[in-house]
Amino acid sequence: MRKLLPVLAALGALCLASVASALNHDNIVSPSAGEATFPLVAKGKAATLIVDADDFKGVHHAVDNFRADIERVTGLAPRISDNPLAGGWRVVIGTLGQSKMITHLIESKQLDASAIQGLWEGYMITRVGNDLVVVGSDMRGTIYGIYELSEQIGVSPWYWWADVPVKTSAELHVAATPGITDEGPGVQYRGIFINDEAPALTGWVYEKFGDFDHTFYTHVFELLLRLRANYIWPAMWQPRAFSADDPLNPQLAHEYGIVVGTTHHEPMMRYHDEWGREDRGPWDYTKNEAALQEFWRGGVARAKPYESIYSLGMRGDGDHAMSAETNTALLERIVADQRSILEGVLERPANQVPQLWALYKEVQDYYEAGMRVPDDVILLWCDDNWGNIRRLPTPDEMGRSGGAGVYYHFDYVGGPRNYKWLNVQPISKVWEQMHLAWQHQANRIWIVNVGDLKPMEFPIEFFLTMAWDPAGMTYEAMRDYTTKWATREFGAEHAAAITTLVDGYTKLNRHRTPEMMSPDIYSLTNYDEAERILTQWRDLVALAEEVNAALPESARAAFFQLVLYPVKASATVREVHIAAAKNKLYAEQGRALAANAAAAHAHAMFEQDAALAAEYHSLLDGKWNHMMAETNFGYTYWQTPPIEVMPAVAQTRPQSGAQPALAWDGSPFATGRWGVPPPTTSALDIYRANTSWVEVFNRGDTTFNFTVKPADTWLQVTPASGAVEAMQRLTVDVDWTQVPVDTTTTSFVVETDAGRNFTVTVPIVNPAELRPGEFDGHIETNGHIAIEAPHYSRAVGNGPIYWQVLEDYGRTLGAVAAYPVRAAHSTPGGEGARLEYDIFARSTGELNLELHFAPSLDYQSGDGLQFAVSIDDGEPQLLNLDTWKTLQTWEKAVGEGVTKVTTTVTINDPGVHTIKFWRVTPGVVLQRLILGNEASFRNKGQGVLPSYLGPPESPRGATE
Ligand code: REL
Repeated sequence: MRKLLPVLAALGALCLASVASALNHDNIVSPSAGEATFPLVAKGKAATLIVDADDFKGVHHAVDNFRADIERVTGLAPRISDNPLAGGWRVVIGTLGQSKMITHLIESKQLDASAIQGLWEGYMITRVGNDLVVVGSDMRGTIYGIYELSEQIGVSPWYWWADVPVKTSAELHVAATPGITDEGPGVQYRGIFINDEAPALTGWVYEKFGDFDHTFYTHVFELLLRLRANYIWPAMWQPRAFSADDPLNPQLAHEYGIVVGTTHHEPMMRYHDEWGREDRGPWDYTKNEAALQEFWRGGVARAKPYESIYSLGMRGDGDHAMSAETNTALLERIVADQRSILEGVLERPANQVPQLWALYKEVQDYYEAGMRVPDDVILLWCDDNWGNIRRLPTPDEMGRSGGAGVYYHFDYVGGPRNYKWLNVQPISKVWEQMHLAWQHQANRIWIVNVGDLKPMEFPIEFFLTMAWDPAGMTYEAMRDYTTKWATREFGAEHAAAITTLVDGYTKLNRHRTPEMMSPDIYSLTNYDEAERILTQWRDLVALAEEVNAALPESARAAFFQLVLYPVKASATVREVHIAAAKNKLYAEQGRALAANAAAAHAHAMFEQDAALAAEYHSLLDGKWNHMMAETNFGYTYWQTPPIEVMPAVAQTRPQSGAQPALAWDGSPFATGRWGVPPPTTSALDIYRANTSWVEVFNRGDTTFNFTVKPADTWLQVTPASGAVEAMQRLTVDVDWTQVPVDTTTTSFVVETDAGRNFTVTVPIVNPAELRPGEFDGHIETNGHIAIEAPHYSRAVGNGPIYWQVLEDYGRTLGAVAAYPVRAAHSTPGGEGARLEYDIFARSTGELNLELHFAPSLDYQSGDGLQFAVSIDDGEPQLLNLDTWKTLQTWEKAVGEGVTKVTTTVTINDPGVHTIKFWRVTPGVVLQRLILGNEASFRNKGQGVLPSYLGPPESPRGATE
């Protein structure tokens, strides 16, 4: 296995208009002839596909599909022949050592395939005389070469699985001098785990295929090969057992070129369900060794003819830890016994059999406690089921001959809560974690749990693309990836919008999964948080509808599956929960009609959720029936509820007559209740020129009129008058050119014609001491300073260490992390690598500094992911992310998509200071910094108010 930079197509080829945009290589296929192009289809004729009868069956399957692909694109089906003497334009397809024609071309010195000779899954597409040659270093190399061409002629790997329209073209011309040389993947085994497959996938499979048999799996194998994958853990929820249920399953997997494995808790190619199919006694090696060995021997014998990776070790019965008495000596004995079974049945030394030991959950603890397996076994490190890798090889472990891999998740059944419906994994996060894996040489296996497979199309392809060429998937390549993918699937015209949509909805889904939503997540009263979240979702929905309307009808089914449905369904969940939250707040405040309207909206959106799933299921005459059958509402603990339960809403009864009242920004209170403080909105500051609001509402059933009387002419409240049936929001703004310097407050009166008026105070921040433009850093307003990590004043590297902004990463603007990730630990202080944030503080004394990070884990099992902070030239405080301190801290972190670390710092004088954030260990991904104490009566409500994401970013620099 070797991965070098792909040889680019000749310059001439790059200038050609391409048919489709492929993800791995530059395009060499065009709809019209160019200089020295090969006419794959031209003038109503297709070149003949020549493949040796003795080549691998998998190659023949791929050639058949390629033929069908050419027909899909051009309407012409090429002839397939094994006659080396066939005349005319020919595509010669073959595997080194397996195809006589390829051997002949090499021996006659017409073809030089030395660049891929002996490589794992390498291939070349090149021109030899009148022939276009597709040659693979091994069976899968040839297959990947064929599917490279399929993608380039305009057939997406998702043409069937997501109905991506084929790009039709009358002619196809290939610029194959020099063509493409791909020296194979960076990760040896790349695959998916179909898991948690009920009710969605199971319902669909039962309806369409009868069972999880080879008629279903051959679709999966073809997809995997088109995505350059080679490995699968098949569905194994009871009562499924891939090899036992249909002998053609493993046979065809092998024939197609797919390596089969069993999951982390299913040793020796035996499926969990199989054990219980007969009375074999307890799943306990101390009590039932002989039966277990027999069971495993059967698994190995069955898998003997096929390419497999054997899982070793043992967990409890099913996906559970073994008993408390489990000891590493016993587990080491189990592994030794398993290896002698392998040797006995397979008749070869164990070190020549691909095996893995998955260090999943408690098994990693055994490893850390000293348990070891032989050196040739692949160590499969795992994430925490939420996309944070728990452990990667240390420099010492990198020398193991078996190497290491990673088992990752896009779907999970377990705590703190299942996520098995929509895609909740932005690729920026996948990239950041898998880049660590790659850098730490975990490159033998990358396998990802994809749940029902749909609707994970996009992250699956990203994961597998990165696995093919992890070195090529630089940060910049990852940032371009969504656009490249969208261009291939839907054309360049909509690619930018689709990038916004796909990156946007996954980012918002990550900071709170749909399953973990509840009405109390986002603050309705502080920072306008719920409203801002709703706006983001509504903007995405509007954009998705716009793109949908602009797309041709032929692309709509694919767009619905890949973009429109996930965007709308994700948004709908938030609509329901936020409407329910409003209903509760409004009912408490007495906003009678508004509360009922919010309840009606929650009901309507709950119905919309079902209607969207029904629309998915009715697409293309029901092609994807059942696929969105997950339960979307009603979670109370980790497990999926049996039925969908809408969050509770209250029904209210208004008083009679007109009953005006008022609520305001930053407060859960409303006028007219005992002990409520006088209305005071959040402050308006000249630096940001922000706005605030009040809401005039009716506790009664009769409409009233209002008029606003501002105390100052520069205060603008809009609308300034109107009628209120249920409620009306008024936006509060000022004309900063007119506000006298050093003004600290203004006010307005809302007069009603129903006998009640309200005076509202508006705090103003417009001090002479600091004018806009005089200071470049973040400025304290409302008693706190909130900073988005990418908005540093200075990023100071040191030696090889540099800071990389990870745009859009995490919950708000983005993140910053230090690279390279293999650089040694740093000592904070002095000239050490650091981020500096200049601030203008008004609060002094001991203040909280809350830092938000990606909930990453200490993947080197050292002293934790560490960093340090200091103020000005103060001594750096060494701190630790400690995401995994307790089960509760971890559950909170992954549930909220953030690890928060709070410390205290001292600001002695008001004015300019610098917060310094020091690199200590790699792997720390900083997202936000919030300086300020909690708002309370003591600090007159100044400070940090409760919210999910924290206050929006504080003003920075000038707005004038
Ligand atoms: O996500 C996982 O790795 C596990 O939850 C599953 O592998 C698990 O074993 C489950 O499907 C059934 O046993």
